[in-house]
Amino acid sequence: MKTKRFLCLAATFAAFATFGALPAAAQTVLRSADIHPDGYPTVEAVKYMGELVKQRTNGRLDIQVFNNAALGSEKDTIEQTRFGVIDMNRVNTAPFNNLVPQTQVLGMPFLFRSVDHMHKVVDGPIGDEILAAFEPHGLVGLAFYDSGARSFYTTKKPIKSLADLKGQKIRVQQSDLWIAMMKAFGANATPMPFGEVYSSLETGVVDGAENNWPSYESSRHFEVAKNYTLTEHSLAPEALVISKASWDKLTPEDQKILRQAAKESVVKMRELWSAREKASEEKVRAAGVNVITVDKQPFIDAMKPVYDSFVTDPAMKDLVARIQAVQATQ
Ligand code: BDP
Repeated sequence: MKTKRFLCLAATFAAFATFGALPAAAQTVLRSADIHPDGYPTVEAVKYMGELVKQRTNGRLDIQVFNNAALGSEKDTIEQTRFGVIDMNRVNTAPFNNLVPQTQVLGMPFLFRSVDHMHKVVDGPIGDEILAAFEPHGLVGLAFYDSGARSFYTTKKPIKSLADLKGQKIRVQQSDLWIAMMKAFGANATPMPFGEVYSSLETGVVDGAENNWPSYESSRHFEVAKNYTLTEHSLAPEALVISKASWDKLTPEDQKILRQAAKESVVKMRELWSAREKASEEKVRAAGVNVITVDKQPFIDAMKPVYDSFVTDPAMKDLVARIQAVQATQ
């Protein structure tokens, strides 16, 4: 099995590797994966980053975004990025949770008091510390992008209170933390890749899922799961990473240019994100989605077991405490 998998990776690598095979002065194209469609803020932000990089290296370095899951599901592309088969990847922090435990803290339910609080954390030393934590796993963390607040949506029974989640089969991202969260909410967690969610909702494999406004809209999940409950239980951001193998092939000068462009793409992404959040919300409301507001306190209280089992070692406790202590204006 292992050999087969390695051969498969090696074959893909051979097919993909223009990198390093060309003379030094030639153009290097970094291939970047994303599951989202054209126009989605994550996709556009990485394209923008590519323009900056191309300009600043006189065309020596460029980024090509393979979006719409053209390179596979997030879990698979993470593996391939670690092996250097794919150069860059934009993935939510959740699928990184098991590999890079420090990323878990960013998805902890109701930890961030506001988007501003989350920005202050990821823009500061804690953000840098978590980005650095990718490195022992074959990845270099470049940036965190916004992903808004995630809320539940269901096909049949609307969630009007915590009790309504009991026994519902809810799709989650492939992360132990997220599975534990669903259990603590009383739901049956069904982990699966994003690309399988629409048909699973449609055929009743799951009763619901959870996501932000733009993903709920762009995936058209709102067509099949028409009840959207504003639990806003997590602000887990997106992560942009580059394969350590690809990174090590770059000159220090190009690494600097890439890091700087990634930082600048965050600013661009935040503008695109707030516009898209509004547009997506308007679109699904206009389509007749039943938007439900709830008293969040019972949902917050239900998360105690998640904190009890995931915030146990001193490093994680310290990280949570430091995040809570970060001041924000909102
Ligand atoms: C979206 C994220 C994407 C995740 C997806 C999911 O942008 O990276 O794959 O949620 O729920 O919001 O799988």
